[in-house]
Amino acid sequence: MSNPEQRYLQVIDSHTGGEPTRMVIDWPEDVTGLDTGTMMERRSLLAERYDWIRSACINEPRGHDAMVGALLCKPVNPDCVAGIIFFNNTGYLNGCLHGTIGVAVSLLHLGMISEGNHLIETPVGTVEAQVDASGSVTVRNVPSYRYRRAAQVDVPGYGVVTGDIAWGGNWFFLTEADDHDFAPAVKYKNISALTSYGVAVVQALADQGITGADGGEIDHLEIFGEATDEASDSRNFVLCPGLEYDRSPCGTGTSAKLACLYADGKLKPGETWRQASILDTIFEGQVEELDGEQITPIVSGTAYVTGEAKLIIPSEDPFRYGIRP
Ligand code: PYC
Repeated sequence: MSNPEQRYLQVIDSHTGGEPTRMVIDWPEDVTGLDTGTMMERRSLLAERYDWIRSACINEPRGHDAMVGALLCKPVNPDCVAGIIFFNNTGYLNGCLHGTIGVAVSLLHLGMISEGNHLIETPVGTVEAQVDASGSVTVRNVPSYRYRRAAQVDVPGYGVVTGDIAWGGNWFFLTEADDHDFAPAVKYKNISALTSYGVAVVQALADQGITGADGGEIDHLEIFGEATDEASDSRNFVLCPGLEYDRSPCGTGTSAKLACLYADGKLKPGETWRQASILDTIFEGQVEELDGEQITPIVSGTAYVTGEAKLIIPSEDPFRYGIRP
């Protein structure tokens, strides 16, 4: 029997270096306004009025904590092929490059774009994706920069931790594993030790009022360890705002790292940085110079489409909008 209050969401799933993206391409007719206003205004509207879309498709039982959502809307700028609002298990993201790579490959899969260069709008700016049929995508990200070098935070149970604060489309605290006995955790992929440590660092940053520019919340943490083989220059562990770790090397995080390497004179235009994730999937990055310490990060990775689905959301399902803590 059909239920008039049953709702549907049409989604395309992909993964980029192991990190999932769920692109929402269709939603009920009573959800309105997501195709007008700036991308930031649309993100606010989604959060304030239609947060059930995020929680239904990302949280269990229809989704899972590691998944990132990407709502596809009409771009404000007609030169762009799409507008995208990213979200996760707990809220809304600024930018997301593994997600952009997943979106680009999903749009190609749907026949909505062809191979080549395409502009995609996000709440924090326009990025350019160069897509090829193999699933490889190179993204020119928003301008990125290091905001503070060697900031210190006192982390209960761990001591003083030093790291750079940088913008790569999200705010990151970037710290070296070697500086505080964490090298073995990165080397042996000790996810639970890395997660406990990461949560403590992010909490300490918030408690001690350490932020990005203009009070921007530092909601992503990157811990860098040595590369474990010749294929990369470094391996990272990235803790995301929903307290899940990024299975990919994190594109906005790689952008933040490129900005720090550039600011330290360790990476020049034309040189390539190969960032491995904790799963050893790799993003390659280069910098283009802008004013001062600002750069345009160019980040490449590969995504695969994993599914096309119509999520069914019956009104009588107690978990229709996800299991929420
Ligand atoms: O790839 O930028 C990224 C990202 C952000 C959060 C998860 N992945």
